[in-house]
Amino acid sequence: MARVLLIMPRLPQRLGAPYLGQQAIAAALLARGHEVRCLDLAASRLELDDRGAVAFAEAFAPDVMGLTLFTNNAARGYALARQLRPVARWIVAGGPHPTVCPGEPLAHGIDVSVAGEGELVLPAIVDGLMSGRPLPSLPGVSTRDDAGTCAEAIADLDGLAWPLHAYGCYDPSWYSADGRTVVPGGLCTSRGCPARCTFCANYVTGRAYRFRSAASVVAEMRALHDQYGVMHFPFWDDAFTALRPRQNALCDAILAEPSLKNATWTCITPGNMVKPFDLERMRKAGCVAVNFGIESGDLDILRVIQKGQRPEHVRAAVQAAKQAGMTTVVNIMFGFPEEGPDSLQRTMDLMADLAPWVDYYNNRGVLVPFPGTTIYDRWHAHYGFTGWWLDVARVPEEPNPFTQPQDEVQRLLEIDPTLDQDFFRYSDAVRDLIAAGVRWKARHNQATIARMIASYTSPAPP
Ligand code: B12
Ligand code: SF4
Repeated sequence: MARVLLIMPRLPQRLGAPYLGQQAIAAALLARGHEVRCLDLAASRLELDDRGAVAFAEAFAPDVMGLTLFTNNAARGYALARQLRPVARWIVAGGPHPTVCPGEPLAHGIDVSVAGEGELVLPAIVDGLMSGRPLPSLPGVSTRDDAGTCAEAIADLDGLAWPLHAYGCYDPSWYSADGRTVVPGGLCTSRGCPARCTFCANYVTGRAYRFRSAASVVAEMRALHDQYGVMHFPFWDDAFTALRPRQNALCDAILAEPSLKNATWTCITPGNMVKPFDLERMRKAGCVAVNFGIESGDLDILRVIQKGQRPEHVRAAVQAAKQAGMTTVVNIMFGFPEEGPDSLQRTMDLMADLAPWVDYYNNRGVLVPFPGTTIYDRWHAHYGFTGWWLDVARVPEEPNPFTQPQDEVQRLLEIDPTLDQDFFRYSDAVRDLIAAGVRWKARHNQATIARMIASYTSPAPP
């Protein structure tokens, strides 16, 4: 048995709940009998600098440390790993960033880098390291001696340990005001998305759409309800409605479960993957909000970013969700390199046009060129932003909204720090329109936020 410390290095923005991907690997390690502790340096109510993190690690004395790296916290993760070096025998990195840049953590002193889903491979790595023999070649694993490929997408999602088994690895006071309440991190009912938008960095879950049985999802929801009193469930799937039969089967199974009678849930899906006639069934099963990926109101931009949808489809889906009694959340992005003032104006027009049916727009939304995306590959040399994430100044830490006064939070949401990064050297006209769009969304949201939060707890219609 090994002692494993899983660390989320500080992100630019704080997390209001433990990160689901980290809980998933913690649960997998626990199921294998290892002793696991998690340290979430991005948690909304934890103020711990790197020195404090090292002290925390020393107190636990782990055999293995595992860092979860997004692109936005990779540089901070590497700096932290240097300080943690004397504490752990082995440091492993995984997450969205090592999945597309597996060699980078190794070049920054980390021993093992993992590309792809971690539930099967991390326990195997820990076993291998603890055996005292050289690490065998494992799918998805790179070491300084052996460059690996990406781990294969996990086919049997029902066979994975539930993230809730890892709740005990976190200190509830990092997230909850009373210091005791466990704040759940949501769940995934499916993984993967068949689309390939040019800005999207979902390489961990990938394109292969896989889903859990309805019985497995309902059993996890029931356990969350019975053990932690949870009655609201954010589903973090990439594309909840990608496959109608499975989505309908899940809705029916939730409806049939007595303990979930007043449960509510939310989901994310691209605008073109929603069939308006399915929304009523989803609402009856407790779906209170759909988060639609729409991105642009300009047909040419939608084509260039391979979004595969038209503004009229999106309008129909959003209106149908509203008519079904759901809260609608709409994602709009600004600043694609091909975007000029006219196409931006069309996006602004769509936002205004949809406003009566949209409860909430994603805040900000200026395009970040994440590595691995088509946009990054196509433009990094041209615009000179190769490897931008390694410069910590380009991923500044933001004030913690959980501890700021409300008017300060609103002021922060009305500007997008990514615009100052000027990845794509916007013209003044484009920059002004983007700034106006960000401001417009923040003000729309300010007017609707209370209504949105209230709707999350409204029970399903009879
Ligand atoms: C849910 C979600 C969130 C939630 C998280 C809520 C929660 N409590 O978990 C919230 C809304 C907070 C969030 C925020 C953000 N998110 Co987000 N998010 C997602 C989403 C949709 C699902 C994450 C998930 O649960 N995936 C399922 C699990 C199975 O995958 P996973 O999380 O990657 O974890 C697996 C592996 O990475 C690996 N792993 C993870 N850690 C480790 C550690 C070790 C040691 C090992 C070996 C393996 C390993 O094993 C895990 C289990 O298989 C993903 C898209 C996606 N498909 O992943 C985007 C995604 C992760 N998010 C992304 C981004 C960019 C963000 C934001 C920066 C957006 C923003 N501008 O605000 C912020 C960043 C956070 C911040 N505070 O600064 C990007 C990351 C890209 C990148 N290269 O970094 C993704 C991929 C979206 C995308 N399509 O581009 N996000
Ligand atoms: S539809 Fe969403 S999850 Fe799928 S590729 Fe596009 S942005 Fe990514």
